[in-house]
Amino acid sequence: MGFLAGKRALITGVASDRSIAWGIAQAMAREGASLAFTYQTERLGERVREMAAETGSSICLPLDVASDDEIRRMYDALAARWTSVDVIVHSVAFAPRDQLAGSYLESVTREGFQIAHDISSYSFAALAKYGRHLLSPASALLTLTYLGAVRAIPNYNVMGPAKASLEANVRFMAAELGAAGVRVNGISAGPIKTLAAAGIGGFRSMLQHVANATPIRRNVTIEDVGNAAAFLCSDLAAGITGEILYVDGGYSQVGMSL
Ligand code: NAD
Ligand code: 0WE
Repeated sequence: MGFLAGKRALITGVASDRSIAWGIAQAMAREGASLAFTYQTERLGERVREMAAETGSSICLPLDVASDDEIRRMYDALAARWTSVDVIVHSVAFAPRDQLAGSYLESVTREGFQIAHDISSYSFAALAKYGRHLLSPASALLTLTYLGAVRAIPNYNVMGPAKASLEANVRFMAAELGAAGVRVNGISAGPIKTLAAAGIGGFRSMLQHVANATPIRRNVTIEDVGNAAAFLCSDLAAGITGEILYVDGGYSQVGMSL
């Protein structure tokens, strides 16, 4: 029997079969969880519905996290299928494209800062705020973050402050929800070529550099992240909350690597 048998998990952020959320969904399904998915746009809906079916799921709901109304409606629709939820995976980030290139101070704008923080950080708190009435007494929330939260990484720019805010959200949410049996954690993943990385200048050479500088001498995969996510959201991790777990092959732990 899988270590997530009997758990119901809501998965946001699947956009393609390269999405980190898809690696997480596959690992959770393998460990026995029942899944529900959300998709951002109707264009993505059909693909996500097909992928959901591969995991045995028929629950696919539209959700743009920019709207509190849509979040409420998504939970209303979910509550019509499920009486409670054990796992919520937040795998969503966005900053306007022009924010992610060149000089931080030249590219950052008030609007770009606001959008990055709204979609990439506030949305995690909002998912908990409007979904907490459905959470079971042994449940887990999980988000995806990146090293740019704690180091100034070229071109990541305003996403750095947004991920730092997201990581603070993990701690505040863990502090508040712990008494209700709800754990809240983040996974800080190493770079992976997903849609969110497509078209980011120099991403391929960054992947090369990172693989060479990483103790395990390769980049991490969505399977690596999926397995860690399944563990963190299972009762095997009952003692872990408020944590950021680095799934980066050790990259963040070394220096002067040749
Ligand atoms: P992805 O493009 O596959 O997933 C990003 C998802 O965000 C998409 O499904 C997209 O639909 C969704 N999204 C964006 N704006 C949204 C909105 N307003 N409402 C609802 N959904 C919205 O890319 P990914 O790399 O799998 O990204 C998932 C998470 O992993 C993000 O939080 C990202 O910051 C994080 N992360 C990625 C990497 C990497 O190198 N790929 C590394 C560390 C962390
Ligand atoms: O969090 C991310 C990327 C998030 C992201 C991606 C996009 C591309 C499309 C946010 N907003 C947008 N907006 C778009 O229009 N990562 C961790 C992946 C990533 O992005 C980088 C990285 C890494 C790693 C950007 C610069 C440097 C490194």
